[in-house]
Amino acid sequence: MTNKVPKIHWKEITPLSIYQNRRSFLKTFAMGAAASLMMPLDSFANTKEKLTRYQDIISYNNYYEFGTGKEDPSENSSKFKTSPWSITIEGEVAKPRTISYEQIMKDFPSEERIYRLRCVEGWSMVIPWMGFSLSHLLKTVAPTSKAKFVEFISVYRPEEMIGQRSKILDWPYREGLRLDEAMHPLTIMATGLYGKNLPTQNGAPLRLVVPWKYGFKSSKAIVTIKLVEHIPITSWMNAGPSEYGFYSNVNPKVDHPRWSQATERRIGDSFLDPRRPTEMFNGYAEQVAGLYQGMDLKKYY
Ligand SMILES: Nc1nc2c(c(=O)[nH]1)N[C@H]1C(S)=C(S)[C@@H](COP(=O)(O)O)O[C@H]1N2
Ligand SMILES: [Mo]
Repeated sequence: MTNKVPKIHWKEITPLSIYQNRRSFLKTFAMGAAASLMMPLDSFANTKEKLTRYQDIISYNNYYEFGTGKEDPSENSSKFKTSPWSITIEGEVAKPRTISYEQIMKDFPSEERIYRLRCVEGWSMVIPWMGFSLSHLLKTVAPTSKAKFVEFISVYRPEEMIGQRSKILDWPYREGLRLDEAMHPLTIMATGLYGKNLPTQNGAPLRLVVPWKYGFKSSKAIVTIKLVEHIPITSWMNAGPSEYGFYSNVNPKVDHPRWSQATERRIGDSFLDPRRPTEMFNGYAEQVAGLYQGMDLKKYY
């Protein structure tokens, strides 16, 4: 498969520090220094929406390693061992490394990021994640000039993950991003939610969150990150290439072949509540549309 990579390099994207400084300056300017000190450092978009209840976030999950039902992950993941844990980062990098969970937590302080998660199935939640920009971690391995894509590989442990004993997907779960998407400050390695450590059903101990893409791009229980030259084939592309593309940007104008993507149901709403319109790039167009300039988003779905 060939793929057109827009000529934007990740170095051209506003670094997080500048982004944060600009935002905290704006906040300070708008409401005074005292008030701004009490805000989370950086909460990005969608903070005005009502947060989804904790109970819903931890009991309505997609995590096929623990079964395909929405309540399966909360029921089947309690014995999953999240410690010890480490992530290996390898491939097109000058300094490959294996880094423990404890070292990650020490070197990359988490902050709150309130993001909307929009599943390809047509539902959404507003989740107060804890996490840090993945770019901070990726910079420590010094990607080479050949690194164009990043592959994320989740853990393979059929003895602990009941879903992996059947061929629901081709295990281990694999996802991928273009390098500039992975380096974007909105892309986080999530370490928690609602100020607590991640529950197993939400991808403990470390999972990705890419808020402008459909939920399945946000891989749970990551053990390997591989920087590669060519576009990786993801588990979902293997499962149905015409239904799940590599990009999978939230886009109300590009329907899934079997259903519309124009609207979504917010988890926690009553079934009498109307569905809500889905926003381009899940509401993050201002921050990420530039990554796709000149690309036909119907072709690169
Ligand atoms: N390893 C792994 N990661 C995964 C999945 C999965 O089945 N396995 N499901 C994805 C899908 S389809 C969605 S919508 C989100 C759901 O995340 P949440 O349960 O924290 O809301 O996780 C994504 N990450
Ligand atoms: Mo999903």
